[in-house]
Amino acid sequence: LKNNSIASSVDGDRLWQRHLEMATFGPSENGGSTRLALTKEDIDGRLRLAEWAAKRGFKVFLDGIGNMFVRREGTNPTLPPVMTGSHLDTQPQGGRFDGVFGVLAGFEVLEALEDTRTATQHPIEVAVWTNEEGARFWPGCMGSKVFADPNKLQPMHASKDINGISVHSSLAQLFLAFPTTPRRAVGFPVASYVEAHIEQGPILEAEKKIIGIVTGIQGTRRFRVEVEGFQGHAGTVPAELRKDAVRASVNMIAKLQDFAYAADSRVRFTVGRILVEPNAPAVIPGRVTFTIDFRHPELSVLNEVGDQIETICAQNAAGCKFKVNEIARTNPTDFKGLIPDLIEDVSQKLQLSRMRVYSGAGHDAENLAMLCPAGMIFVPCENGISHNEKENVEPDHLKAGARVLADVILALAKLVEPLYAKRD
Ligand code: HGY
Ligand code: MN
Ligand code: MN
Repeated sequence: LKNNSIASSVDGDRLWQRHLEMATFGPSENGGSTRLALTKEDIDGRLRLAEWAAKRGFKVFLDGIGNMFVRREGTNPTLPPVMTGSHLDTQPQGGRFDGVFGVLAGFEVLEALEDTRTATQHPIEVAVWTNEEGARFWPGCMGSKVFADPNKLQPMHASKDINGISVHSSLAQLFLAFPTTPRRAVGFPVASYVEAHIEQGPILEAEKKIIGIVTGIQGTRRFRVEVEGFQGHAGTVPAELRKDAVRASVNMIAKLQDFAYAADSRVRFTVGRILVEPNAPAVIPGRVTFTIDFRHPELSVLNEVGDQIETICAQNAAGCKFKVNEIARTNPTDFKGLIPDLIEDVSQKLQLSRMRVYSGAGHDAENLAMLCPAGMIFVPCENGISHNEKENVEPDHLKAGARVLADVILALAKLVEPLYAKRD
């Protein structure tokens, strides 16, 4: 092995072809992907990955929330695995690279190790986390959340999509598709975790850098607000007698957004879903449910702004009852020195342009960071566009990200003592 590197054995064409093949599962009409968690498309995509894994002699496992693990054995199988991976589920009319790159770059690392017959002490596993996007089932990062805290398995099993189908019954479909795949309990020791992902923002492209060394991920607070009015006839009920759940909701949302954005320019405050019942033009809406996805890099702002949501709803309820339910929250993640420094060292050795960046998007790595040394490698995406069919990347950038990932994982998986040695 030339100076502890297998980067030259990363095959960029093979990696690109696998992205194109994965994009055939749940293609959307404008060249993107709609592969929602635990749908047939998601299951079929995972089956294809399992086929690729079987051809290379890698083992595949599933856990109780449907996380899938592709394992290449280490010379010491009792050591906790060095883990990489991401997600294969997408947003509706999403892109072909969000999540997919992290899974396929991880798989490419296993293939490069296999092609060079490189033995690593630690086993290496590529994780496919269930329902990272939180589009079909809320909240997102569900699989890695449960992996980091198995007590969340039951509540997450009960989460339902807008057609009332539960995670639990959807998982049954997944397990049916993998009848002989060994099952694992949720959560096990992990030595370290490195996730490759497209930046989903404009910085790397603007700064003309290929590798993003991710320093952290902003925190999130997610709420579901239920507004209860009184259903009535659109033509007969006078204004003063109405309890119009839509009128109350739009006032609440407008005031919430004004307040949140006035608090701090880095606030991200999104109402992405509004459900109106009975959703009929000639009926005064009796019920509205809307989601809040609130994010910020500082805990104090997450607390101050998030704690005002209830009060602002009360000030704009227009005679309706309402309930604010906090569904999930993640504190800001700071990827401590070890992994980011290793990513920087490897990028330098591979003579790739690089810079440290902070992640506005959420990732499964935020949950793994609670269990072990963790970090992320970003590559640029065109105009920073993501969660959009137009999401696009340069194949060479995917190859560069996979090359860095390969040598970072090699360093983590070959060396045992220095992994925990203090950096000078
Ligand atoms: O919403 C997110 O940040 C992630 O891309 N699902
Ligand atoms: Mn993602
Ligand atoms: Mn995403």
